[in-house]
Amino acid sequence: MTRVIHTGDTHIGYQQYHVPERRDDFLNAFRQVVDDAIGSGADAVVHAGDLFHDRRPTLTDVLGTLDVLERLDDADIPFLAVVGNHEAKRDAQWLDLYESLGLATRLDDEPRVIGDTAFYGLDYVPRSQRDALDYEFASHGADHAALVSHGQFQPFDYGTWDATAIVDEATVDFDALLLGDEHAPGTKQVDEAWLTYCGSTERASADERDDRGYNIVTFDDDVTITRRGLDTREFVFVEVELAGDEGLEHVRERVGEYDLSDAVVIVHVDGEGEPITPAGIEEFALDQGALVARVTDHREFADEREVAVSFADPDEAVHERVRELGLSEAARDIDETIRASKVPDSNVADTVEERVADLVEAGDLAAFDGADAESAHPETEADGGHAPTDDRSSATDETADAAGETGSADPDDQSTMGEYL
Ligand SMILES: [Mn+2]
Repeated sequence: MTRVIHTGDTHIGYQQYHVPERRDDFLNAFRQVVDDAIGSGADAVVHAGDLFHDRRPTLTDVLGTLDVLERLDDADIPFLAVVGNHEAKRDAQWLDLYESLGLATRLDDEPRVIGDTAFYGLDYVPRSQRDALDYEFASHGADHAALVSHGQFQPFDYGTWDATAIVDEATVDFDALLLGDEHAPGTKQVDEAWLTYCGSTERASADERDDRGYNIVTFDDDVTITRRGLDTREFVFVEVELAGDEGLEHVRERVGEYDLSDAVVIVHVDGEGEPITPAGIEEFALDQGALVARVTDHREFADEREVAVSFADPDEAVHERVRELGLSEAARDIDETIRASKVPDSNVADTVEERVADLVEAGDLAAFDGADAESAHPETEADGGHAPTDDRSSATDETADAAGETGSADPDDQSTMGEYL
């Protein structure tokens, strides 16, 4: 029997909401997983990628992680891991550093046997390079086998990487695929193999409402997957439906019903009622002891400017506009890097440059084709001059110096700020 803790998407180094406390939270969650592994005598900790939030963690993050891995090593528990998309560098990986210190094993196509189970690894592979994969793994003499990988796999929702093909084509019969990338936990069966996502260990976005945790996977006669929760930063979600005559005061009352101490407070306002200023609610929550407060107003005000969307929810409005633009995959990737995510502001320029360089290096010209739309704006991928220019003859009427601001290059298309949003 082999019993391992399956974790992943720890995103160490993520300074969410730009507060240092959140940065500490991500490392603390990883420390909890490791402490649980030590306390419960797990045979190994398996990490399915995105140990770090991005490819340039600070020295503090690198050292903090080192400290946690040393505790695990002191308890003689192996740390087996693969490289995720967030942290992947083009040359050596951070995981290689820990491996060279004897604190980690970077899994690959050779078996690493723990107890009676052989573990293999498959790092995150960009979509354009997956067809070339042959899923050849060296044979093993263990009773069970597991593959650790990182990506969005079918048959899970939003999957783009066919796990059935891996299970069918792999030269090793896997009892389980231990997966990372999807931050919501989930388990499915494909043929004889169990596929399971462990989920993230801290909320990397406010969409991750469920409690965070990790998997405990036991390889015996059968594969058994159970979950254990983590004690993470409190997130308080407040949904307020305003009636016609209600406004700021009512939202404050509703928010005030919760214990906000040190919490991240996420307020969604919907319904009718008076216009409100999100800052008025955010200040109130901070006064009540919240660490961070964010307010989204989903109401639409049909005012005299006839804007189609509310200024209080610019994210959704920009989303809509970006969809209409018919951007290429490369451009959408850049847009998501700059605006949506996960990548700290200070890393955006480097990340954009590296992602475009990766696509060019991979020869993935299809990624630069605009999607179907009434007015395609394929100019953004040319930022930095790394795009293959000979593939862009259809874009010659577009300005190529948009400085990364999606859709901002064509002033005729957005006469007012309201229309843009
Ligand atoms: Mn992740």
